[in-house]
Amino acid sequence: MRLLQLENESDSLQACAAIGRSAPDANLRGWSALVPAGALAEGLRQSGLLVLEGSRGALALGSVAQIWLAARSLADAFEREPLRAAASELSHRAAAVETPPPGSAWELPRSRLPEKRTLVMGIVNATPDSFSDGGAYDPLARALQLAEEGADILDVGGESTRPGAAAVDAGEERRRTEPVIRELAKRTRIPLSIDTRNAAVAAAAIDAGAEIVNDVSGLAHDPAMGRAAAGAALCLMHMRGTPADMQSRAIYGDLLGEVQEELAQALQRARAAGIGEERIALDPGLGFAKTGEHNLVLLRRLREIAQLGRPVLAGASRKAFLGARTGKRAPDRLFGSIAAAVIAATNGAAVVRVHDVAATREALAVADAVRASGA
Ligand code: PMM
Repeated sequence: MRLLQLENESDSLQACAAIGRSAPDANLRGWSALVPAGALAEGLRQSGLLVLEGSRGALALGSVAQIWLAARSLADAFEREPLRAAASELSHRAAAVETPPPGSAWELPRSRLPEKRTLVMGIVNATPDSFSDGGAYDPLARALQLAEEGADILDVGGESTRPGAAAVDAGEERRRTEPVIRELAKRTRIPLSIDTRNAAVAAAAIDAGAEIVNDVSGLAHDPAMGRAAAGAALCLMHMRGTPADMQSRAIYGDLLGEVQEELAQALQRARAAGIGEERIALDPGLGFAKTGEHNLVLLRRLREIAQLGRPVLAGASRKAFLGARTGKRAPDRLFGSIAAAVIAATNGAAVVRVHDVAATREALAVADAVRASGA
C-alpha cells in the first residue's frame, strides 16, 4: 500500500500496471492510493474517491487531503484488524506526504538540527579519486570553509563511491577520515557525519566525534554496521550491489515502488539493530543503481519517499545526470546542482547533500521563504 503521484502519461500508465489493469488509462492525474482490492478499496469508494480496480489491486484517486480524510475515518470505522491497521497506515502515509518530516525531526545523539528550513549537508571528500573534485583540496581546510559557509552537517567520506569505483581497504578509509573528524570535533560545533559502508570506519568516526553514520548501502554491506552505529543517527541510502557493479543493476519495473520497498527493508534492518526511527533519515540514492532518467523521476516524485515517515535526504550535487543536461564537467555543475537542490526541497527533501554550501544556502533561503509565505 502506498501513495503515488500521477503527473504525466508515464506515471499514469505505470500506476495502471501496478494494479494490473487490462485497459490502461494514460490520463490519470493527481494523487492516488494503491491499495489491495477489497474492503479498504470499497471504503475509499464510499468515501467519495474514484476507485479503479485491476487484477492485482485498486487505485483510489483524489487529493492527498481527500485520501488522508477518507483513510482516517475508515481507521475509526473499521472494527476488524487488519483492515483498521491498513486504513491507519494509509492515513499516516498521506499525512507524511502532505507535510513531509523536516530536518529537525532527525534526532542526533547530542546536537539539535535547526528548524523551519531545508538543511544543508556539506560534502567533505577525504579521497584522492572523488568524481566531483578529484581530491584537489585538503579535507580539513575544506570542511572548515563549508562550516564557515553555513553547513548544518559536515559529511566526511574516505571511499569514492562513483560508478565503477573499486572498494578501498577499510584501514586506509579510516586513516583518511578519522583524523579529519577528530580535528573537526575540536574546532566546530557542527554535527559531523561519516560517509561509510564499513562498521570499523564508522566506529572509529563515532569515537572521534561523529554523530551520524551515512551508510550508502542502507545497512546491507557490513553485518557489523548495525551494532557499530547503534549510538549514532543514521542516513540510510538506497542502492543495489556495490559502486563497482551498481549501474548494471539499474533495472526497475516500478521505480518508486521498488526504491520505497528497499528503503523500508533498510529501516527494518535498523529497527532490528535496536536503532530508533527518530534517529533515521532516508535517501533515494540519486546516481546509485539509477540511470539518468531514474534520477530525474526520483527528484520529480521525491515527495512519495516522505510517506515512509522519515526526513528525506537527497544528494544530486554535481552528479553525472546534471552534466548530461548541461554539458558541464563535474566541477562546473553549480547551476544545475542548485536547480536540483531547490527542486528537491520543493518536493519534500528535509536535507540536501551538496558540495557548494554558500550558494545552496542562498538559493534555499528563497525557496524556503516562498514555500512558507502567507500574507
Ligand atoms: N552520494 C555520494 C556519496 N555519498 N551519501 C548519501 N546519503 N547520498 C548521496 O547521494 C551520496 C552519498 C556520491 O559521491 P560524492 O560524495 O563524491 O558527491
